[in-house]
Amino acid sequence: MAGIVVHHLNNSRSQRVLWLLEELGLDYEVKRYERDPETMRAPAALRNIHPLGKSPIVTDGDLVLAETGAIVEYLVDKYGGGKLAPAAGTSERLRYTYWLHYAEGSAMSPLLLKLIFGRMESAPAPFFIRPFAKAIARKVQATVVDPQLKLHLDYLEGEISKAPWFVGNDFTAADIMMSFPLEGAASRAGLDESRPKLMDFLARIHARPAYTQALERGGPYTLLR
Ligand SMILES: N[C@@H](CCC(=O)N[C@@H](CS)C(=O)NCC(=O)O)C(=O)O
Repeated sequence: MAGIVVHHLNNSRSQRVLWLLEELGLDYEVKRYERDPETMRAPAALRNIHPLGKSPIVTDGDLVLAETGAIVEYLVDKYGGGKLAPAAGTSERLRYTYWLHYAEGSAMSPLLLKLIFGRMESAPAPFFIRPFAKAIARKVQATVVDPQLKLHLDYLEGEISKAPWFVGNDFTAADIMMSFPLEGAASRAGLDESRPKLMDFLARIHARPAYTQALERGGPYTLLR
């Protein structure tokens, strides 16, 4: 029976799964899928693996698992041997669970809105619509999206100022989950040196050998703007 296979889309969240597998030192296969360069959508072939056709998807024997957080929990619990997660029943474990869910459940929403409304601002449109589309996109960003981003980034800067990693003194899979929203924020949502602790977090994760090895396995990783 086949072992762990990561169905990996270029420039996507699934980079985190490759990184986790490298941190755990596990064997795995990568099946690469390329985004449509115009629409940025995943190819239809991914729907043959899981009906939603979104990456990451991991298969392991008969198991087909989607959702990054679920995949991370599965791999750490089944193959981690106690690495990258605090012991069950501890307060650190609850913090770990919190950040695992926060990364996709809370942090990604304003970043996705930023991507959509940022694109709407520059998207081609008939000349008589363009000024209105631009004005709406700017207004939504200024009144809704940017204040939410500031709220989250200020919160995260405060949290990562308390300890080297999101859960505490030890690097965990929650830090891997948090990498994608923070890289997205640095790429398109104004995260910069004005929040030095978060920038330092990004520099420290990017310096990890497993992070670099995962980039070699996954191919180009340039976050969408
Ligand atoms: N919450 C899901 C989101 C999955 C998702 O939206 N993946 C993106 C990659 S970053 C995707 O496959 N996009 C291509 C598409 O929707 O066609 C997870 O964490 O796995």
